[in-house]
Amino acid sequence: MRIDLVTIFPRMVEGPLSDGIVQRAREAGLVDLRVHDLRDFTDDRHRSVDDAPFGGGPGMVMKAEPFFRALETIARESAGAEVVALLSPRGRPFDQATARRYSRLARLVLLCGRYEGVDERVAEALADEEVSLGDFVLTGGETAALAVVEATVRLLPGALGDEGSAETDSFEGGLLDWPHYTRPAVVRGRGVPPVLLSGDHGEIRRWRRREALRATLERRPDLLASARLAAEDRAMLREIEDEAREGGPGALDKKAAVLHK
Ligand code: JEE
Repeated sequence: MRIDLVTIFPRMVEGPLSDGIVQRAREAGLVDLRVHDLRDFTDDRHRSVDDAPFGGGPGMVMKAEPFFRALETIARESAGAEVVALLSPRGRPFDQATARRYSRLARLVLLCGRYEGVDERVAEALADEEVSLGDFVLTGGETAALAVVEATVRLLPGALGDEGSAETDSFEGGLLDWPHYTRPAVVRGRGVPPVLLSGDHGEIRRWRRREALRATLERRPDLLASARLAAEDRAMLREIEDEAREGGPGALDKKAAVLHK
């Protein structure tokens, strides 16, 4: 797969893309990742990438022409099934299904704006889609593009070693993760759920499923609607809800408990 990222701040993204799983995937030849400085596609003495908005008002808007030139160059350099995505607060929410779709492409081009955003003709004529990371305001598309690259590259076959399998990602199973613990068994007086030390793998599997259901119910109940739930899951959910009504483990805010003790 080839990924091209267009930005006025190449240094901002080069570090993160040169480390971890993404760098390993680059070294393994799984992804050919290129960062382009938008200013290289300007033609004026000042290498201008922004201008005042038509219609007036505060702030600056990224000019369209440098993006057109950048895309012309990138298109000449490679071929194949391509998506051009513009990162934008107006975009459709980026999610795991989008990452899956991107990971099956031969080419992905990510366009990053700054300031108040990018001249709309880029979205109209160059971008296949506009994507957003979520309902919070960033200062530009770069950090969002980094997240898109990470989410996409880790899904490329061979990108994850023994650090885990993308197939067992709990998001794709529709539930949040269960809590994780590692050595030592006691940290600052805090122990580990005894079942995890019991060696009873059936009980451990049931505990993990229950805690995944509990976390999802408490934090992201919206996910339960589309999660694949077995009859045993639904029974566990009813138990968790009953526990909560009786003031059980999930009912008490754990941080509040610490603060008050
Ligand atoms: C691309 C410029 C900055 C900030 C004004 C914001 C008013 C643009 N999840 C995400 N959040 N933000 C972005 C993102 C931000 C960007 C650019 C992506 C290019 N900016 C910028 C503020 C505003 N509006 C929304 O409410 C109304 C516009 C992003 C992603 N992906």
